[in-house]
Amino acid sequence: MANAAESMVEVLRAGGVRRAYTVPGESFLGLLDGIEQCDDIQLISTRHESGASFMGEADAKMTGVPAVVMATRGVGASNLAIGVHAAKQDSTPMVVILGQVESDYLGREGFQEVDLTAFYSPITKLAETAGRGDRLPELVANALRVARSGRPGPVMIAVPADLFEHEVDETATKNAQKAARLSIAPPSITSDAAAHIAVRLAGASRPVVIEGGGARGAREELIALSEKFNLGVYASFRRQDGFPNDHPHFLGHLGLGIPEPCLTALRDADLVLVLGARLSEVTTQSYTLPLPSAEIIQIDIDAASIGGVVPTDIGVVSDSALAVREILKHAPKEPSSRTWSEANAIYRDWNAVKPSILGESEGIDPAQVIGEMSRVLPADTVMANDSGNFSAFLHRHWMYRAAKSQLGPTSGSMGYAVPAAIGGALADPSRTMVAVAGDGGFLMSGQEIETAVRYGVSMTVVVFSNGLYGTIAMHQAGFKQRLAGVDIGRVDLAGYARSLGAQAVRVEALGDFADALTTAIGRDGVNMIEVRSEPDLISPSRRLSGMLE
Ligand SMILES: Cc1ncc(C[n+]2csc(CCOP(=O)(O)OP(=O)(O)O)c2C)c(N)n1
Repeated sequence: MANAAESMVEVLRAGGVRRAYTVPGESFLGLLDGIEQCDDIQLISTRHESGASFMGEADAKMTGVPAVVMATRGVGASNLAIGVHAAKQDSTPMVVILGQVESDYLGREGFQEVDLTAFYSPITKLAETAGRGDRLPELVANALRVARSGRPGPVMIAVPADLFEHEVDETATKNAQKAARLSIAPPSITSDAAAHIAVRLAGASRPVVIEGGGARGAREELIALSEKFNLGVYASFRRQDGFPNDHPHFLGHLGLGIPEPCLTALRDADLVLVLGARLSEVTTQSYTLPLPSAEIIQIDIDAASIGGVVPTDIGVVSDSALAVREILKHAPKEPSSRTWSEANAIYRDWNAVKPSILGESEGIDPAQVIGEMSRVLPADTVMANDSGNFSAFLHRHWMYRAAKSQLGPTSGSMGYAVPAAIGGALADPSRTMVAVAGDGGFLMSGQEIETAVRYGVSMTVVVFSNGLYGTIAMHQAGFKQRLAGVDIGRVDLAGYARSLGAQAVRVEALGDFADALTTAIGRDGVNMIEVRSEPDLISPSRRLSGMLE
């Protein structure tokens, strides 16, 4: 006989879970102890629950194995929620285990009690409060199955604290372990549907693909498809690593602030193949693209994602890689003679770093910094980005050349970059890991540098410090030509990072950045570079002062 907590750990282990992220709490002591005693699962204790959920989310993005994140009752669950929401929007598999008040006190607004099922329902695929300790292993197995299946996402189990200590018989644990190992063959396209799509692709005159996170596992297949059928390829929002950006068929990123010329090929397309992309508000440029006049073919693992946003002509429920492989069997002998050179040149021109418009007495232009990063960093560097206007420079000027090289939340949450880089580095220590944040976002979760140092993580953090919530300043300047609540006091961010155990420098002249970065990536441990960037350069193309006039 094991207790329920020990049995849950065995089930998580059987499901391939190797790390569990948390801030400990008194309502799941048995589970914390069980994980700590398990040689195969590392317990990662963070400084804030948002750090735990962001780390877990990024870890799962790198590995494909559900992240386990844990927190205590209403207080921990509230802090944790931001990263669970990110997992929901990013379709990242995650198992959330929340300690709840004891069964006897449930429903009395006990200490720190909140109805966790109600709280987490909108941000998870499934949220439930356990009623019996002996069924906890089964609930964990089910959570792993649901998190991984169809469109992946987070599943939450709230566990009244006393249930962790209930006895579970061996058979229940064994059955749940077997269930946790279940690998469900993904749905695949039929050969007829593949042949039909191949005919449509071959017959179109300007066919383009929008790839999304669901096509992450189909990268090589997508390259072959774009070459054999001569298709242009757009990346959906923050899915820039789904297709090599230096490929001549790459047409750009459907992100925020994309200029009209970069969208022309999408507007002109007579056929759009949407591959594993959920066509979010940002990707569709506020639900305006792709144009319904184009033939729309959508391939997605989840039927619910098909046809919901844009009227779709052909919908196929399939794993992206399996579908593309099948379509490739019907590829034309010769690709068509159409060319993407003009559209690709527009993207390349937009991507290129031009001489800065800033004067010598001004601060640093983030575009130039990204240019230096492109010179110094290996092409397969993993970029974990926060949200803020600095990221517009990154998304525009960095070329994502390698698979799984972008950790960017489509939920647009600040505070993501540092913890995501930690989760990514724990999942794959062989990659060069760089977190990129603004000072606003860095001050939300930068304390996780302490976590990284404690667990021996190597990574580099680049912070664009402009003393502003720049994005919001830009919106306000456009809205009422005045600002409200956007100042960030001058903080010694490098000093702060040093106090947390990082090696850190401040860069105040562009000429010093490349050396600082070269040193940083050549060194173990956490390295931080504070870049004093020019607050007036509020976006790659606009000055705040000009907008306020
Ligand atoms: C958690 C969270 N809170 C608030 C916002 C709204 N928001 C978007 S960008 C931004 C400012 C970001 O400031 P900073 O990190 O300094 O980057 P900058 O825009 O100055 O480059 C804010 C407050 C958000 N996206 N996420």
